[in-house]
Amino acid sequence: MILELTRRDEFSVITLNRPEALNALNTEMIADIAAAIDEAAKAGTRALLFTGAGGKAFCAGADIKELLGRSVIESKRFAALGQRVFAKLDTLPIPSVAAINGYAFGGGLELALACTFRIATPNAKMGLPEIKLAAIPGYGGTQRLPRVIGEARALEMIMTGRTVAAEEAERIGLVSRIVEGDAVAAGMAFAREFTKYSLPVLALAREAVMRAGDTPISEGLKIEADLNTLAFQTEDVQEGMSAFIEKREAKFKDA
Ligand code: DAK
Repeated sequence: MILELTRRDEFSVITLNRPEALNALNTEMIADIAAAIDEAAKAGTRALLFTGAGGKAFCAGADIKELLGRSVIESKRFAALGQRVFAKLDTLPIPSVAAINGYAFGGGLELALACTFRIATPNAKMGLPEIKLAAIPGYGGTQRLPRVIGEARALEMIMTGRTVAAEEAERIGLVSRIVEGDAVAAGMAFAREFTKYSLPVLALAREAVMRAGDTPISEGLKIEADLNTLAFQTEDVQEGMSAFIEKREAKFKDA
């Protein structure tokens, strides 16, 4: 199996499992990722984690051996497939965390960028090296990277194709945290910092922040007001405020 979907406590974990090719993404794996995301969304989990098998790589990018010799039509189909699959993470009702445990290059970093959060082990190395192949990122890298680290830094990474180590990635906000030990266990601990809260309200917060990237501020503030009003209609907000007043811990129901 080149992709594994497993359950760990309240989380779903997708493991890219082609360690002999540093978990490079081929067409089959991308289609499997789509199915696994759908499955995880149905499974009643509180967050979706991604990681790579083998201890050396999260994912070394699109499978270069498969890409070579593709026709224009095949390339367009491949781009549409990848973009569609990664975009599923934008609208997934649960948050996602990429536990980057080694190399994350090209399409591998683009997968991580499509996740809500990224954490990295100290040996992690990241980059969008497509320019070295005379290509440019095609799975959302040119759009998501500048939203995460800003335009100048994104342009530099994309135009030089240089590798960013874990420490720099944390400094520039490409990853939220450097974690020691088992990357998935660390990802679960990281996710528990927010998944203890109301899942639908977390989704509203995510949606509001994501809209900031493509909306003028006047419109963005209206979106925020609407989503904030929606949050105030939930049972969970009543529970949260009552619990505060009654000096007890809130028990959210995701409702
Ligand atoms: N694809 C296929 N095989 C790969 C691979 C990849 N991306 N990366 C590594 N491998 C394979 C190697 O070929 C090698 O296989 P064997 O030779 O043993 O059969 C095995 O994994 C181990 O790799 P290395 O021997 O190279 O291992 P090292 O530790 O020496 O080096 C490395 C690790 C990660 C620095 C190196 O493997 C490397 O530079 N890999 C390539 C990284 C890269 O350039 N990634 C970006 C790929 S381009 C598109 C949309 C999106 C994309 C393209 C098109 N459309 C819209 C059309 C995305 C493009 C990309 O992601």
